[in-house]
Amino acid sequence: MYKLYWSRRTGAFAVETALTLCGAPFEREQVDHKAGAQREAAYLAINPVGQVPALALPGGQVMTESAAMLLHILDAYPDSGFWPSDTAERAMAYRWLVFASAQLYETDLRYSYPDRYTTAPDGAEGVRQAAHAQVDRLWSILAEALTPGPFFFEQGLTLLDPYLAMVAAWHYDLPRLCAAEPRVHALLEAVTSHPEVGPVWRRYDMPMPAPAA
Ligand SMILES: N[C@@H](CCC(=O)N[C@@H](CS)C(=O)NCC(=O)O)C(=O)O
Repeated sequence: MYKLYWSRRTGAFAVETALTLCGAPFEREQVDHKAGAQREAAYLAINPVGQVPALALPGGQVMTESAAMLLHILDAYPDSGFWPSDTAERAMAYRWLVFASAQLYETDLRYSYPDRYTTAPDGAEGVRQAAHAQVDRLWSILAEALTPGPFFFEQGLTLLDPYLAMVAAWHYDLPRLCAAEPRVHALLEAVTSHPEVGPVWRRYDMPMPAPAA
């Protein structure tokens, strides 16, 4: 049995979605990250970086890094059908999953915690503004690849889609992102209305996109 250390509105959403879709048995332990529980000694012993999620494997080893957790779950459940089977399509799935994790998620962190990215006493606002500009640039790059949509691959939902929708939902101005990038809006609508993913989205209290006009 897996154990997922989770908190609402965090990357644990994508991991719980992956476990659910692949049919992996798991239990949850809540880490109240708004109250700072991720910085307490008990949790730092699980993830020394002090971030959520963390995933304890059935054998007891602990994983950090949400994208790595998705790849592990796909490895453990190779017949899930939630990843492309074609090698070239898989290459694209790896590319955009790592792009979402290393670029989009990381840029979200810069505007969510700007004071961590500067030592200048009045530097946080500049970090935040630069991160806003960067995330908009990254989304326009990703939207180009998201065609025809609404899901990334024509086969339908893969584990890439909830991950992309999750980082999109954390945009500093979600209505603006949806208006600027209609393909990202369509992806959000498809993910949040998916019969298995939508309930997890709501349980994690993830921001909802406005319905399309
Ligand atoms: N690269 C990590 C990022 C995890 C992360 O930054 N989690 C956020 C919540 S979405 C967090 O724990 N923030 C609390 C903090 O940094 O104090 C991953 O993909 O798992």
